[in-house]
Amino acid sequence: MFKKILIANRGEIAVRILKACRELGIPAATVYSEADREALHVVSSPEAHLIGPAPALKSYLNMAEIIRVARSCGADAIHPGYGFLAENAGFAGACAGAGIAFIGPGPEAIAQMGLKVQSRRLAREAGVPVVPGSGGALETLAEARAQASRLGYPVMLKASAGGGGIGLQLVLREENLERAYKTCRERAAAGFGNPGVYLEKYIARPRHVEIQVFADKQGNVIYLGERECSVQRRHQKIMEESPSPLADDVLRARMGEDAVRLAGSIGYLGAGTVEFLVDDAKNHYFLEMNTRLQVEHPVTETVTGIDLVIEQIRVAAGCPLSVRQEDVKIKGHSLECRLYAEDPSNFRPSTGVLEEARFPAAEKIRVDRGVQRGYRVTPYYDSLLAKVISRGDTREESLDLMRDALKEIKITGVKTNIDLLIKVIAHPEFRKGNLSTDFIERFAGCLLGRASSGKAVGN
Ligand code: MV4
Repeated sequence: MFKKILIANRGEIAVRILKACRELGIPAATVYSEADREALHVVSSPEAHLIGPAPALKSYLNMAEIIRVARSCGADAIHPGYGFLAENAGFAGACAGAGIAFIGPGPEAIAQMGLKVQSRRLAREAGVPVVPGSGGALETLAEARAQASRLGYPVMLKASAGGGGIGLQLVLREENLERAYKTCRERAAAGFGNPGVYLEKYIARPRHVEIQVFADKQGNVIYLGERECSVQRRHQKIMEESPSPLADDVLRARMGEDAVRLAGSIGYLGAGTVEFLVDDAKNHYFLEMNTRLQVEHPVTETVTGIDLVIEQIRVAAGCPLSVRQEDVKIKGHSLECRLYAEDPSNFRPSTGVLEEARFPAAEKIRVDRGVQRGYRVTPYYDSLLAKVISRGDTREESLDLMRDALKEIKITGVKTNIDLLIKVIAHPEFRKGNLSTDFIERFAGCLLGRASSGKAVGN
């Protein structure tokens, strides 16, 4: 096992990883920027090292400095958390080069999944259904035209180096293709330094369902059920649950086996997530693979009883997976709500000092928080304050527990999205499990207390 783990992250996930290290009896150290001197992950860490000024490029993304700290403090492993350096193949390679274990997959797996045209090809080769689309990146507008006609409108243009919503363009008609093609290329170049774009057939009102996979060095690959992540705003998830109200045993097994084949085909190691779009007819299509621990991992932990961070550390150290596929049982239901410091009227981060920060404590409620009273929300980092996770025997119970827990939270000093979360849980369509990726937009009228735009985001 590792002698010491350096946690190269901040906020709730750094606190979460500290807990896993404590439970395993492994000494841990954290890093922090000048803006985080009094942050929760620093004050609750047995050892913390200043790595630079507030801007992430100078601190949490400063690879050389993080590796230097790991060496000097005697850490033989680095946990990157999510975001920052978690999916940076160069960083994973640099750790290996310095003789430090990167707690995650190898640099090749990270790089292969980082390019979407490549990950689509790997999925296809592994026999995983992908959305019909252009084979590779498009070289010219003429090629885009030809491919779009072949697929049939509407189509989506996506950035090959992308992921998330950056560059994404819905194209309803051929006359709008030229403009969308140029915009997508420009955004891809500006956002990712790579202007490559590709085309996919548009899936109307899809649901976002993802499979948690896990692999060890012995060649075992398993899946730990699915997470439904359809409630999003501006391509950022705000609520996730497991199991998905849409999934039955057949769909779960199909998606799970597909995800496992893909991970196995690239020699994956550790925790990974295979994202799918699911259409009205319950067809699933590979979207992308995230080669890291996800923000929403607690709902999977809650319904499987498996600690994913402990498991990550164990398999990185060469231990075999602690469970076999046939022993994985999904029990009950879990919902996660992400608590953001943000202005509900425009979803923009709300900065300021937390005058009060009180969270509920209850047996069936877990709170993963990264902040305490007195914490200053700055524009430098993501404005996620905490995650609230409920555990019920049924979806109904889990939703009721969450509603009561959210009502107990008291945060003052910044604006938050708590009221929005409470309204979503109370919404009859959410209760029924009628979710879709445009849920917030579709019900904006009653959720946000303003008129729903009703407009299609597209060209
Ligand atoms: C799509 C799609 C419909 N059809 N692809 C958005 C983020 C990026 N990772 C993929 N996204 C989408 N790709 C096809 N062919 C709809 C979306 C999409 C979406 C997907 C998941 C969660 C939320 C979403 C919100 C809007 C659009």
